[in-house]
Amino acid sequence: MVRPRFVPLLLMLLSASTSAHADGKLGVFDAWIRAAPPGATMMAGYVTLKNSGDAPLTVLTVQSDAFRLTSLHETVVERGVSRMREVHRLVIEPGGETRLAPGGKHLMLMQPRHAIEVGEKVQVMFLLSDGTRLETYFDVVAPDSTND
Ligand SMILES: [Cu+2]
Repeated sequence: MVRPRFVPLLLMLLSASTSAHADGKLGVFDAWIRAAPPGATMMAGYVTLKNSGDAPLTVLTVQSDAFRLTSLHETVVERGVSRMREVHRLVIEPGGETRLAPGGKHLMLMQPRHAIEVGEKVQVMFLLSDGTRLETYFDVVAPDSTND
């Protein structure tokens, strides 16, 4: 007779933990990091972000256990000179997608805490403006691969 009393509480806990995950509206696809020579202090990550919800999603920044410094960057050409600048927010419209790709927006990953090897999966956390933290894993890919 005791057991049924626990069921409603358990269901409440389960539904609460599910909704805390941004309702799964941010989809992360083709997440990869370009491998760099040993000792490199900067690496770039690329990914496609899709919003399957009905409201805009805003990514504020990224974090990774594998790097001391992480940010969102974009490469821009000003007066013929290619340079990088920080992106302070990435907005993904409902039903839309944002591609971070070589030559454009990217994850700037600096000061690795350990050697980042080809084939490794690197943890990256996306921080959204609604407080969501989405944990993902990026594949480390050799620079001469077809991904470029
Ligand atoms: Cu950069």
